[in-house]
Amino acid sequence: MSCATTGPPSLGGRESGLTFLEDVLTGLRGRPKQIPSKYFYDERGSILFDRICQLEEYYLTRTELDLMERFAPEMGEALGAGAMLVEFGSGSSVKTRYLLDCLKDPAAYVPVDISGEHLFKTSLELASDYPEIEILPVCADFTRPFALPRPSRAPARVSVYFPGSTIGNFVPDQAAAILRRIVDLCGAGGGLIIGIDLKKAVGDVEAAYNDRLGVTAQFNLNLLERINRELGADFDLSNFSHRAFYNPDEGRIEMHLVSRKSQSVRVGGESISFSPSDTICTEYSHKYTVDEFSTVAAAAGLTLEREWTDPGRQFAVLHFKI
Ligand code: AVJ
Repeated sequence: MSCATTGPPSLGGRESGLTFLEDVLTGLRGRPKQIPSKYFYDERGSILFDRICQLEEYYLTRTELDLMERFAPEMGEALGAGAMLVEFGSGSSVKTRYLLDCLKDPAAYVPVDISGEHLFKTSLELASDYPEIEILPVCADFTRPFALPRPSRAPARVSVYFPGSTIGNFVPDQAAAILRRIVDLCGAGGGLIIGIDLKKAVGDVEAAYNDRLGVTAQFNLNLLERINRELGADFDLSNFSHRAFYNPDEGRIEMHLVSRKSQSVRVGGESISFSPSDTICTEYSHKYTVDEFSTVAAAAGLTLEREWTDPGRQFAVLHFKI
């Protein structure tokens, strides 16, 4: 019996305030203006994201959750005994519980997330619900190298769980680089279980990012609030609006914050000017077919072993071997 969540999560490669400022300034000086989507996830952003997951229009989470509930026993089997399971972007680890219930003699569970407070709170809950699994949280940006913790028992293999279609936030080249990092992390004998949002009718995808309650709009605008609070900027939130649309050429949802008028905003001692209808791109969410995604993964050294999809083929959970 072990529980390693008595201290703060280890700071694998935590963002410093300086990196945040640099990334925001670089993104706002450029054309088109853009801000990396990982900055959505401050404490309030993580809570808003959990609310998005419960929205009627946001089919992704309930479809994937359903796949986990139905097929976790097969996934546990596929991952094999004695694994150290590393989760990329673990958030509230809701889907993971199905997998944890089905792992065979796991060496450890390592949730990796950029949102430290949220990660730590979730890890404490998991440690009390799964006293037989060693929980080793790592607060890190998984797009950068981070060190894996050493569990008290040597793992038979390292496997990665990457649910939520989070890989969709990256353009295919970046996605391939992340997958290569996963291959290096796991090494031979390891595996990857990853959730992918599939291509479907444009109206259904667009509705998922334009919910009637406006939670996605709040989630998008919260990024400006975070920049105001943490970087002392003076964005007037009422001067920006949420826009999300499907870009069919790139096969992705694009989320933007649109300037409602010509205005200038001070960020880190710099003045950033906006003309009316100027936008800040805040997120891409790529949609794939299973074949398209497998091709990207194959280039990174991953072989598709199994796929689990819902009858409507909205979402897929894929198992790759290295
Ligand atoms: C967590 C990245 C999968 O792209 O659907 C939800 C984030 N953005 N609504 C997604 C998100 C707007 C989400 N991912």
